[in-house]
Amino acid sequence: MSGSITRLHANQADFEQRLSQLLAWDAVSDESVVGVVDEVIAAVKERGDQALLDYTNRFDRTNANAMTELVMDKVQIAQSLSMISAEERAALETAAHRIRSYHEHQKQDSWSYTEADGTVLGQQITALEKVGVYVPGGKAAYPSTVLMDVIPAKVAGVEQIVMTSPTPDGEINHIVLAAAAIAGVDQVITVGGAQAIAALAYGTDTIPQVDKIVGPGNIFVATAKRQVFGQVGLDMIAGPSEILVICDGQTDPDWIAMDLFSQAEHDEDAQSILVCPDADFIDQVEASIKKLLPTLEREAIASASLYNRGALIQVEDMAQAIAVCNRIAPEHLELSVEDPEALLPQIKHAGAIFMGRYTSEALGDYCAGPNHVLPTSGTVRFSSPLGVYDFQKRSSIIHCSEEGASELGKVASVLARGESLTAHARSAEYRIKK
Ligand code: HSO
Ligand code: ZN
Repeated sequence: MSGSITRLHANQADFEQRLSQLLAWDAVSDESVVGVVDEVIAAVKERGDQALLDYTNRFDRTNANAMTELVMDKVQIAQSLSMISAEERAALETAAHRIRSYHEHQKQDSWSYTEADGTVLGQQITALEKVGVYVPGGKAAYPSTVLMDVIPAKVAGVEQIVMTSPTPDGEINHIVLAAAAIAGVDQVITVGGAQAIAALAYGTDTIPQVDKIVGPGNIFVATAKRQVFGQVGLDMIAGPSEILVICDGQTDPDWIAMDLFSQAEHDEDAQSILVCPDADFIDQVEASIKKLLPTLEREAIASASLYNRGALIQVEDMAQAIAVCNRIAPEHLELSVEDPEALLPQIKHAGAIFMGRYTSEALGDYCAGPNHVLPTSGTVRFSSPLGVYDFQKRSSIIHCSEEGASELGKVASVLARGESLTAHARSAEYRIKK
């Protein structure tokens, strides 16, 4: 594919308008998809396992006679460990170890304190009990995402983790299953699509009803997640992946080009943007892009992504680069500069920040430790990377002393009577010391 990558200058009068056009992304809301998905959800609610079996045999061209044939326990999952190379297994284990160590730091602890009247107030942290992890089939089945979704849940103390993933034509992805084994998945169900989401949300005879569903999926899966939200918790409905590279013009332009490709190769709608104050350097990166694109296995996807949604943005200085970054609120930000620490405090919105020339986003995608499940499409303005806290919840604790109940009773009584809720008032008043 030939084409060219959009070049902008942040000083252009219409810069904001052109940037908005480039960033515009419509969250999927296709009426016909909603219709199909609602039908699937209703069928799974009504006919449970039988509906799952019918859909799976039809859509994934399998020949299962019973749902038991589509369920794997821990022993069966672990068999995949012997189907992958020693090198792959070691890499998965190293990545899992790093991801676990990082997420251990996120664990929240219960706390309490005592008021002057002797009342103890606190917060108790508990883990979700059951979590469902969706893993897409085909080319988007990433073992690394299995680690990123499952390990924080394990660290949080989730008791039961069920993974669902389609196996079109019965083809098993052993690296995905090996990742599931290493991360600690309890059960794998080889069912995908909206039917898998419905089953996790409502439960069937073989699939447990879970408290939260995490993991990416195609438009049917994303739509199904939207439809069952409220019945279950969700991680997020992710849009296409994005990277913003801020470079001072001193990094090898080939490195920058390849970092941009590393997002662009995910899909045609992925977005890779370079922001740099040096026009000559931008020319060099553009030349590197032209030179290296044809060497990519996923050239077609990467070039579609770069030419439709990518951009090379020239800025006046680093202050303007930061302003552009905060406007975009990217999922991934590389600070490919000499002193990234100096810029860091000014970054207000970015899902993951890769500091310095050596820290490529790819390292974070696989094995540095932090989670690669990040808010996209600017939603990082109000949300955070997937983490242990997404699998924990908080209960408030109130333990009144006799003294405290008496004093608070007077306050509650006044407020309750003001709301005309007299049973509340009298309940509080009973405990006021005479
Ligand atoms: N960059 C992707 C994660 C990923 N990369 C998985 C490779 N495998 C989403 O942020
Ligand atoms: Zn990636």
